[in-house]
Amino acid sequence: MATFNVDNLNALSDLHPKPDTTFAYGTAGFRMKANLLDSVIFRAGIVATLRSKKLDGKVIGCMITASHNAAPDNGVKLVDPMGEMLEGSWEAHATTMSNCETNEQLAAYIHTMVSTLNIDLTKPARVVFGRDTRPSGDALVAALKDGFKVLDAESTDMGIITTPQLHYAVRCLNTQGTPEAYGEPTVEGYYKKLADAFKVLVEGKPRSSSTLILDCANGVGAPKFQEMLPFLGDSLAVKIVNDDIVDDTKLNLNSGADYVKTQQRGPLGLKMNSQDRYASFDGDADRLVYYYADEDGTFKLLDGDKIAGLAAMFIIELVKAAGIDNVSVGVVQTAYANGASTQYLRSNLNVPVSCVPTGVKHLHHEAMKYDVGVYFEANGHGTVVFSPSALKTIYTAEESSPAQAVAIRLLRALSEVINQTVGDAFSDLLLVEAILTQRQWTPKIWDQAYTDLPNRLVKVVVQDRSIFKTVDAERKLVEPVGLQDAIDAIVLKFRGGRSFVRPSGTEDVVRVYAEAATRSETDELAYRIAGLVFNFNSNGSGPRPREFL
Ligand code: 16G
Ligand code: MG
Repeated sequence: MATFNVDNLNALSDLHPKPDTTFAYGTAGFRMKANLLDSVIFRAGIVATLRSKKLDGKVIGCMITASHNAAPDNGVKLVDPMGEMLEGSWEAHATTMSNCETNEQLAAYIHTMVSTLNIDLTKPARVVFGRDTRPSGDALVAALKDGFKVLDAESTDMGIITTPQLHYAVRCLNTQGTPEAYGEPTVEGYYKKLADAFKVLVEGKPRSSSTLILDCANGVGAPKFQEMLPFLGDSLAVKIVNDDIVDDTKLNLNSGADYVKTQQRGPLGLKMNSQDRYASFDGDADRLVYYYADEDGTFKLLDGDKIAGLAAMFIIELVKAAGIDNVSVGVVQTAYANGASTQYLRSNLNVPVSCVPTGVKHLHHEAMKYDVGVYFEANGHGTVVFSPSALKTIYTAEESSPAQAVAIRLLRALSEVINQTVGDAFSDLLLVEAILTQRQWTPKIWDQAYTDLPNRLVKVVVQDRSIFKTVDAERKLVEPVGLQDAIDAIVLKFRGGRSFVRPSGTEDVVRVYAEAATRSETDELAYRIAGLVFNFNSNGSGPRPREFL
């Protein structure tokens, strides 16, 4: 077995000592206060190197971001060769490595991985990395680069980019020169691919007379979307707001997709009028929500569920019009999907709908079971994945009428405008704009597909969220024993009531979701279930749930 230079490891590791904290590679990688992350990111660099060597030198991605969190936080996640999330078993290796207390333990764990996973250390390692706009990014990049030095990885720095741009680049680098070539592995290549496809999708259609006001959460989406505008030319008019990336206290503050979705209101200070349409990105531009103001000024949200419905509707109709009905279309949601959206997909669109646990990797995986899999979380993270056979059918279909020719051309462009590696706010925005332009729809017409059931999300702070265990795509609790029966008994009393309880994967809280026929019944249901959870956990440590409503 080839070995590695332990002195080199020790010298580098001494520069990045582990603080007295326990780390875990969670739903979206490691994420916490940036000042605790130095050793974690150094070691993530080692894990990425080992992963690349294990996969015969395939390029692995490292993204330094904390998405919709405030600027003092940061994080890192690793990206597998086709642009997907790191494989689950390696998350566990990343966790173990991040928790090694001494240099000796670290060296021993690297040896363990090398021998148990049969990693050939003489193989090359290639990694590509990027970061968002957080000030802590620079120092964390330095730690990451030291990690690459341990086992000699060859690295490419993409600078400040969005998370989905990194996922895109990873896939491009690994497919270059193959039949699955995904595009030019540069941000310019990304802009060009998306913009060219978008222009095909809107060709010959009048542009909307209203403006798209785009809230970038004062994050990386602002400079990057600005950079894409010249590629779009006059095919899309956008006014960017919340684009201050200099004052880091503004990042994700009272703005952005997470704020708009959870508060069910527009960004603070944004005056909305009923003529325009609005969209928000999150801090690393992998989530998108739309919204508008009704004539009477009422705020109306078009969240991930609405985007999934719009995309599924459009794709199903194109597949039919293209005469390739053998291509199956399916939608993947989580338990957070509004009940009305699931009903619309099943009953109006007649499309199969699967429900999976929260977290992009679960949705992505399930979506790959369909020829064309549309997946979205209600929070606005999602995309569409096309199977190789669906792409082949779309690219080899022969038209027997002008209408079929149009449908085939649009489907091909759709498969190009969509970032198939991961949910991408830029790409999803172009998808939505293309469909609205094709149909000449306002957001209000789009919204008429179905009416959301009122819903409420409440956090309950508990001492130990690990005692909450779920099954059935997080819709049922099996532990603590008896709690689910108590929940069911309450839900039964509410018209159209639905509620579930799950431990968060990113925060030290338990989340309670409720929906019912009316706003007041929904709030009452959410409050009663949250109260139940709080009381059940006799160590309940946070404020009484009533205060969250
Ligand atoms: C992470 C997930 C997101 C999920 C959220 C749920 C990824 C890349 N991101 O941000 O998909 O909706 O966690 O958070 O998987 P929670 O477990 O705290 O509710
Ligand atoms: Mg994000």
